[in-house]
Amino acid sequence: MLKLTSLKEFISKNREDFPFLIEDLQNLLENIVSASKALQADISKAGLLNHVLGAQGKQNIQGEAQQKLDLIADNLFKNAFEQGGFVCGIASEENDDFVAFESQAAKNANYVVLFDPLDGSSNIDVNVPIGTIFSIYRRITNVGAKAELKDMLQPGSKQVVAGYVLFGSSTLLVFTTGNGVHGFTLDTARGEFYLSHPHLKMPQNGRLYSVNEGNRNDFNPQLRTYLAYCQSDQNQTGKPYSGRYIGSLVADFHRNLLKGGIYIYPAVSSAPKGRLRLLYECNPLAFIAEQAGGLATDGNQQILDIEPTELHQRAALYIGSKEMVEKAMGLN
Ligand code: AFP
Repeated sequence: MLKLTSLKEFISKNREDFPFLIEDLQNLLENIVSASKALQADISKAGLLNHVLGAQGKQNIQGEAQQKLDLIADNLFKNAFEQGGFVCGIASEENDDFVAFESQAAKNANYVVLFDPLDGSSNIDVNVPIGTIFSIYRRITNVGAKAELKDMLQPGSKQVVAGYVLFGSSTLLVFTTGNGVHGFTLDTARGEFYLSHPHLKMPQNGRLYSVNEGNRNDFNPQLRTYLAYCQSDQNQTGKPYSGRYIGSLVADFHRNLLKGGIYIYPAVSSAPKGRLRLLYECNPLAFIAEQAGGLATDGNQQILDIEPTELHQRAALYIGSKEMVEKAMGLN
């Protein structure tokens, strides 16, 4: 049988690739792995368990209906980070405000984590792939104190780890520490993630575009021109690209990462600043895209350069294969 490399083995073999203490990375990823495994078990039984499937009956601060699994996922990750002792605070889509952990171990910890516990959760009932997206920063405030808002409001260029767990036909952990992108698949029987996608590189060009075309009447002229190009035989393939839109950012992004493509969520009248959240959706995926040779912009500037001013700040997002994003920006 093929010798598989577990996540732990991979990290210790490549310790020089990590810009911080190897033990810290191992522990942070261990927290993510344990929450992901528990979440995967819940997701796989969603249709069978009343307390798991369906809406919670409440809205988050952004006015979106929370699913029961959103809150289950949020608690699993929050608890894993709090108990892990390496994180001083977190922010997530499901919490109005950031959470500064109270224990002395947490106050002595060096990192904050921002995450979308379950992206695409409005798709749970129809069995479409969904995922957790996370972003890890070193704190700005002094070790020994409680985490503050400024620890959370850092530009994406300061991320030390970013990744996602995609719950699809298999469960995949993809992450970067700034030295390339690697993917690990969960072997559910052994309860371990093994290296399955080493050194992921996003094709420089592609023929998949992902956008909610229901919003077409709201698109700006430049985007309309780009979509016309995608749908014409004037592009580099000589035939129209294929439209692919799942409505789970993490799943749409992952497909485009592997096959080449562009994902676009522009500002529209229902979401004048864009729909996606800068800190825990756009930034982590932008870091991964750039590390894989792709590009991410909000239409004006690189996503990773945006200075955040709010926890749940929205941004427009054009992300994917470098040449496609440049073309959409009118740069080539
Ligand atoms: P949910 O997590 O609330 O399902 O939102 C998912 C999401 O933010 C992103 O994953 C999708 O790409 C986008 O919304 C889909 O939104 P539209 O339905 O507006 O296209």
